[in-house]
Amino acid sequence: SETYDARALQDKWRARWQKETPFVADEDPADDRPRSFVVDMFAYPSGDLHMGHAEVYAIGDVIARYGFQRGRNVLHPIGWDSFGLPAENAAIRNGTHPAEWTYANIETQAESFRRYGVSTDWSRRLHTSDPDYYRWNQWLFLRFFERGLAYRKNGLVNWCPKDQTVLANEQVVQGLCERCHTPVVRRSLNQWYFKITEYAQRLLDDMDQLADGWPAEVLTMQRNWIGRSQGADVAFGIEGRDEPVTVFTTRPDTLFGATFFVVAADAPLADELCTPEHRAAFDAYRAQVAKLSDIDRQSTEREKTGVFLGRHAVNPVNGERMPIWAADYVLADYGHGAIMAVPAHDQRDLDFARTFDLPVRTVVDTGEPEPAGSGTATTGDGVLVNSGPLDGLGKDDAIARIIAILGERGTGTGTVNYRLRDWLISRQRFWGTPIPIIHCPDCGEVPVPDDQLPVVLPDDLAGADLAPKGISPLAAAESWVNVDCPACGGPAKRDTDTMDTFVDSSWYPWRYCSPGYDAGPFDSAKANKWGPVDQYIGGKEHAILHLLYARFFTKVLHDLGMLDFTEPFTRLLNQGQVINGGRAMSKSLGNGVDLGTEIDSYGVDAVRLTMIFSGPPEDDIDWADVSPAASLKFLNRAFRVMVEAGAASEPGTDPAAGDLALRKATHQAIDKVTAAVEIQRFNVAVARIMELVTAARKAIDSGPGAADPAVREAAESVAVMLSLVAPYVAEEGWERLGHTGTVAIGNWRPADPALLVRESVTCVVQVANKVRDKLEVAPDITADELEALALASAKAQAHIGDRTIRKVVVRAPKLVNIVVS
Ligand code: ANZ
Ligand code: ZN
Repeated sequence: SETYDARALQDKWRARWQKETPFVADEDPADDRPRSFVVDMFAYPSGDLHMGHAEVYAIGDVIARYGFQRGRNVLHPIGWDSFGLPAENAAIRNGTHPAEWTYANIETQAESFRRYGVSTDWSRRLHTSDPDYYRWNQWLFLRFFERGLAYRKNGLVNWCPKDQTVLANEQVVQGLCERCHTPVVRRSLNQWYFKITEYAQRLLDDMDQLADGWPAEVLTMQRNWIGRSQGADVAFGIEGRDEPVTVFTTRPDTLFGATFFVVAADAPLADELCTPEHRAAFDAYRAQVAKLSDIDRQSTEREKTGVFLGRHAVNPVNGERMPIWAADYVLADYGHGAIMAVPAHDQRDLDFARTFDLPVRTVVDTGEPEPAGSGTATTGDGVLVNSGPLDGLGKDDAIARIIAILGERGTGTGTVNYRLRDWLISRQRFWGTPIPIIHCPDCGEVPVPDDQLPVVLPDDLAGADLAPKGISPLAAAESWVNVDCPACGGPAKRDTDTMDTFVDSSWYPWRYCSPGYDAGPFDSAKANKWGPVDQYIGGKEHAILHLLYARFFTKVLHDLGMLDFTEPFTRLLNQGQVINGGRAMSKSLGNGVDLGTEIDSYGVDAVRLTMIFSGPPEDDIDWADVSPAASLKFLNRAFRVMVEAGAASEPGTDPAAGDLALRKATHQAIDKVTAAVEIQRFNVAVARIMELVTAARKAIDSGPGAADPAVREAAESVAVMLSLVAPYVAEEGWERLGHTGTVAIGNWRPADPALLVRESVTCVVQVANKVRDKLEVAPDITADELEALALASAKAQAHIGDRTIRKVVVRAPKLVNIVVS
């Protein structure tokens, strides 16, 4: 019998989809179907599509296609995140312009996406490296600038010595550059920042909107990254200095236990406070600290180090003198870069005190051994002691009381601190969005007027011109750099840094809603019509960076009056990784699997089906454990059922006359597949479709035969449901079943409830080994459910009376024995 030719089907249906464009979103204002905005994280154009793309787009496509099948107005766009370092590094290697590599790869990937059969609205395609796109990055930058949300400051930044560019905090992973894994060093540079810290509290609060739709793990990671701490700012007088120094503490209740004071060794304050006698030791120490990463500095394993600065601070509550030390465990850029040390109740402070023989004073009695003797700080709640007006209070009351006292004296206030830092967006590389600022010796930072946007990258820099030099390659493009100041007309220079490419990806969903719009980054009416994104699909690696930035942008756009919602993505799905043999695929392990080769061997449908069937979408797929060959076999079985049913009957035959058992199997499959897709257990949906194919096969071979209307109903249902996962074979099957037009749109039919009623089994309920009741139950009832039903039986209860139930023996679905005494 006929088996299907994957390649022929791919060519045939791909051409049809391209011509008939069934997946274009409808912009007719009269279209009042429910809308569904499904966005796959856009692709980075490095080479052709790989197995990871194949997985994420297979998953996203199930969701989008389900929307199409349910008759929703679906927007499922596609785009490329096409600025960035790999293109630039390739250009340096090949002596070309980054655009060449970028756009060639985009074409290759676009071709592969089309072959992969993704239900995409191609008319909205975007590339972030197009001037038409990045023009709006510049426009948005200027709106941020006007609001004080884009600003330049001098500061210590993370610098990758290999890529020769700065990195955002979010791009430093355990002290290494997230891209090339080179240890990151600190450098002092004048750089542009986005003031994401102004949105820290809203980024936390609005997570309430995401509690149902986002993985809890991602929300936790974001919450930790933002790192909200409630506490107090307390001002300490400094001997020999007019101005006091403020510290941030989460435990102002322990103020009477502060016995010394520590300043971050690399903070300017440490340098200022150091007395001449301690200068040499301090300078040597500071040089040593400069070599450490933040991770090392905060490690609790390391021996504490530090130097005394020769000066004292004064405790505002009791006037006690506290020696001031410089140490590396205090960070320059958190809180105020200085702390009051309470060794009895903070382990880092205790370790430091023990190393340098500083006093330890317990002020919270927790009932545990004294920290001075035990070496373990007591950090829990207890009763305040040795603390004057706080004595006898518990922690929370003591915090409230001391904040009130400090407030009266003007030496402290309750406050909140965030770990989140402003987003450093300057990059000293070429292939990105030029920052639209002109530096004028007279006027300072002058925005490029909106009507002069975009500031387009020069096209005469290529190859070696782009080699990393520590300053942007754009600085060398003299005719590009030197311009007239838009304010005074005098000679001025363009800013030569480019923006972090995470700017590009922070707002692209809204551009999809009005591609080609030229009066702004997007048409707000359209963005508000489609947005927020109903379902976003992408990798866990973006749990912090991209998702946090996109959330921040959405809030700013909301504040600018451009969006009426405040969160970009209502639901988020993080797909697992495709691995091989238990390990991530990598060149060095030689365990890579080539997507093109898999598709050539098994066809697109079988590869997609394998991806979806392997497990829940969040789980990793080990390619060594799955079988695209088995997927192909199943697809052939499904195909033959559709072909045979199609040959034996006409569309439109009344299924009511068909075989009842098969009809029940069909409607149960529809019911279960629908439920599984709704909760995104797509692998379960596939398993149910497989069962239905088996049932239909049986009905053809050893039941009522292919011409039975129930066989047609089953085969048509297979085509419709399978279209979510294996679109080519589904289209072909649908055509063979006698239908014209695509199977993919609006064909999902609800299950008939009358056909869902399942057979029941009789369950015997015994009390003390005597049959007392009989219950009709579902054959797959669980033991717990059955036990509850049996205990609720009035007849059983009458025989139990006031005897005690010793044990309930459950043999689901047929027997329950209640043992009494
Ligand atoms: C006194 C104290 C007593 C503290 C105590 C803790 C326990 P989180 O929760 O992370 O915000 N701290 C403040 N600024 C710091 C800096 N720049 N570098 C390193 N540590 C710093 O932590 C806040 C606590 O970390 C603050 O509260 C301070 O130590 C320390 F029993 O102040 B605490
Ligand atoms: Zn000027």
